[in-house]
Amino acid sequence: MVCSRLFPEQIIVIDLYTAATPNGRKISIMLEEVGLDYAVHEISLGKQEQKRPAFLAMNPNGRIPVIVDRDNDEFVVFESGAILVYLAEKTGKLFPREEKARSRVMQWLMFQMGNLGPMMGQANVFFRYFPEKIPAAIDRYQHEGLRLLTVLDTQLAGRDYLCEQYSIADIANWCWAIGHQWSGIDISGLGNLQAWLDRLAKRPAVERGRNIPQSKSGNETRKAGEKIIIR
Ligand SMILES: N[C@@H](CCC(=O)N[C@@H](CS)C(=O)NCC(=O)O)C(=O)O
Repeated sequence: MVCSRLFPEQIIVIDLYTAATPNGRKISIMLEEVGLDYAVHEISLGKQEQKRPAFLAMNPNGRIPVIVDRDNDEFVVFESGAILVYLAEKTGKLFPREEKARSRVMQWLMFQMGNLGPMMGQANVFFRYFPEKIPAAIDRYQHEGLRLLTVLDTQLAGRDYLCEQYSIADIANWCWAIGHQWSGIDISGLGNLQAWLDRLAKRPAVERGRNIPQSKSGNETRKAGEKIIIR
């Protein structure tokens, strides 16, 4: 591994295999929030590095993000929701212990994993990337995306976060909701959602984590909490 920056006092705990996408950013934000030092391994999706045998040995589904926990027998975790839960349990942060509060966070995490992510992802595919423009497909996914963002807006009425406190459910949903423009979805009128998007964007860990990986430059070592300068 090539490290662009090394900190002598730093003990890397987590290897993060990621790319500059919503699912990847969930994990860099989480690592910045919980303060674990980590090494970033940028996977080029364009070059299909996620389909190479060494990557498939970690995640048979061939998708980022993946983490390896050096502190736990090189334990591998794939699927961003499972990674968020793993890191929350490892550090005791952003996932309440009390049974009902924990279930509520899990419900909103699953809402993102099973609904918002897949629908916004398909909206991106058909609105942005698919060579043929198929209006029915674009409409279907944009409408479903907007419906789900409206569900978030309703949940956020009168509260700062999706559940009692800031949690992994906020991180997961924010990473997809913040990309509404990229999906071609207009959220004007969803004031609670917009306020929550802005509230989270101001968190220093979110500011740092959403910009990782920083460039197409390959691998780097991150001391969680280190200021990122975007050039
Ligand atoms: N459910 C998975 C989805 C992962 C996923 O779709 N990752 C995308 C980037 S956001 C990817 O690796 N795409 C490359 C590909 O489809 O080959 C998770 O949440 O981790």
